[in-house]
Amino acid sequence: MCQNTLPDLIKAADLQVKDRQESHAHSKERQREMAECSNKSSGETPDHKLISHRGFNLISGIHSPEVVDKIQNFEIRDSDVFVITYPKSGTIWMQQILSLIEVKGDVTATSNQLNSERMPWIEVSDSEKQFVSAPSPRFRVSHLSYKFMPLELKQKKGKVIYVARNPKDVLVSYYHFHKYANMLETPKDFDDFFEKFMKGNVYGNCWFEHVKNWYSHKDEMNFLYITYEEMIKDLRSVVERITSFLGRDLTPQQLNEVVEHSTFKNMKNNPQANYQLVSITMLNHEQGAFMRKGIIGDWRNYFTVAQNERFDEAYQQKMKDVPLSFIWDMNDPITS
Ligand code: PPS
Repeated sequence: MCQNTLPDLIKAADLQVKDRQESHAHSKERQREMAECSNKSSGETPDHKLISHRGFNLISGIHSPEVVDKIQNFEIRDSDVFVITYPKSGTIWMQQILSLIEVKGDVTATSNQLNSERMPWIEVSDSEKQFVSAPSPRFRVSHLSYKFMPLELKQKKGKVIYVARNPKDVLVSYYHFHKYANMLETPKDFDDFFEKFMKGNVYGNCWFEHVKNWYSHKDEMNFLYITYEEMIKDLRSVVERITSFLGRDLTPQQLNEVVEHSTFKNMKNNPQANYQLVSITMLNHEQGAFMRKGIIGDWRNYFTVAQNERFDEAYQQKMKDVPLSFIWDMNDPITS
């Protein structure tokens, strides 16, 4: 017969409490996991500058649902090129590279127009009118998710260049951009922005979903996948890949010119390339610069140990079936 002593009973009660605490902690953890990158949170927050449209956050005053919904009916020409990025992944860099490839590296030929005018966003007002009347080849950029894209693009008309960047550096860059951009809510501090990003409660929504979704549809399109980190480590070979993907023919000297005028230093000093000319109502130039640091691994200066562990856990969970890998530090080798 088993007779429970007082210490046994106390121990059993302790274990029950511990079990309950663990199960509570587990379910809280589960809830947090579920909340991370759940699009549902977007419309319910006090962040009045984001509007949720079909599960995707748009910026009020910049985007309109009507404009975005028209995109899927755009008629696509074979020569059209769409650059797709999650915010802060190297959009402006790709705009600069493509602009220069088109003029065979002659930077004087790009000095009469901003890159953002050469390669406009498809999600901003009036884009359809401009798109229909623009001469070929038409270059456009977008942060939108795959579901909004022109249907013909998904039937292998036109070309798509997707640029991805390691999400920890994206988060840090986006944090600074929120302080700098007047159309986005200024975060209270880094922790506050970290939470928003993890929940996908930003323009572009969840980084994981954006990359996964676009990448999983790559075979439906003429698709080139590039990473920011490859561009940092070996810009010339990336430029060569893009040139051949677009079917352009540049001499080695012209390729050198494209590379030379696309370095961080040269772009930072080039007002056509760096958003310096964008009005202060949009970007508060006293609060920062668009061309901020341009490096791999700045996240180490911001993430706490706990944030890093949490991020890694989310990354492992959400990217486990995705055949992509990222470079997190400058010394990491390129693996794919
Ligand atoms: S946006 O607002 O989404 O269009 O921003 P995006 O252009 O995608 O990303 C901005 C970040 O890209 C960096 N950048 C570069 N890094 C290295 N070399 C070059 N040439 C270059 N051009 C742009 C820019 O500095 C932003 O990153 P951070 O980390 O903030 O510096």
